[in-house]
Amino acid sequence: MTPSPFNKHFICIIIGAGFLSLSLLIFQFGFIPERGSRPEETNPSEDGGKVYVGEMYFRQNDPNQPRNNLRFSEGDTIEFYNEGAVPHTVTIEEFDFDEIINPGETAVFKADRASGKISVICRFHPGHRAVMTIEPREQTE
Ligand SMILES: [Cu+2]
Repeated sequence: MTPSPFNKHFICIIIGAGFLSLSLLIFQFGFIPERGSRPEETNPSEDGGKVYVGEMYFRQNDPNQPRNNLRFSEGDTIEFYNEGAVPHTVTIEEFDFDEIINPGETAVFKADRASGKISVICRFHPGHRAVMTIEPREQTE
């Protein structure tokens, strides 16, 4: 019996198909985007920040900022969170902003323009106040 040419062909086809599917696999996986290359998810904590409000203080979670001295940038969204035991207000006259925050609640303030040193006061407690500065954001144009 002579070796069948069909068998040789068959082996060639199997090997060829194997290489073809392997290269298709590599081709396909080469186009799967990496995890890090997705569009950036907006993280509120990176845009602006949080102010913790308690009995007679406003503090930023920043070791460089002393209590009752708040510093933000124009465009920041600032969350005033009442970590105390009694209600307070966040009152910023220059921005016509006045919100009552009960314990555990948050008031959101949008710093939509820069300011010099302005006062943040609590209407419920005389002397419960802070100085806030909203820095202008640098123009990149
Ligand atoms: Cu207060």
